[in-house]
Amino acid sequence: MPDEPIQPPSRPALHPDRDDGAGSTVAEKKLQRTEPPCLYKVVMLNDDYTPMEFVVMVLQEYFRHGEDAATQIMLKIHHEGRAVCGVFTKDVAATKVETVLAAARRAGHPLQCIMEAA
Ligand code: TYC
Repeated sequence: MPDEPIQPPSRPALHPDRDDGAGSTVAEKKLQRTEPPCLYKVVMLNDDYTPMEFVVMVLQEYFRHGEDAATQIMLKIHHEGRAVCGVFTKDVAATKVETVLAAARRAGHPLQCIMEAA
C-alpha cells in the first residue's frame, strides 16, 4: 500500500452552515455617489379673471408663503405674466400643480399653474 501524504487534522467549523469565504471572490465596491434629485419650479400664470385674493390664498395655503410674500408674488404674476411659487422635487412639484388646479377649478377660476425644470 503506497504512503498517503499526511494531512494535518482539520478543525471542525464553528458554523458549518456559513460560507468561510475560502475560494470566493471579493468584489470591490465602487464608491456610491447619490445624485441630487432633479428640481422643478412651480410657476403660476396670469389671467384676467382669477381674483387676486384667491391667488394670495393659494400661495399661502399650498406654498406656505406669508401674507406679504404671497401678495408680492401675486402682484409679480399680475404685472409680469408669471412668477415662481416654489422649487420642489419632481413628485412634489407635480402634486402642487394638481392641487392648485383642482382648487382653482372647484372655485370656478381659470388659474393656470405649470412646472418647469429648475
Ligand atoms: N390678473 C388677475 C386679476 O386682475 C389676478 C391674477 C394674479 C390672476 C395672478 C392670476 O396667477 C394670477 N384679477
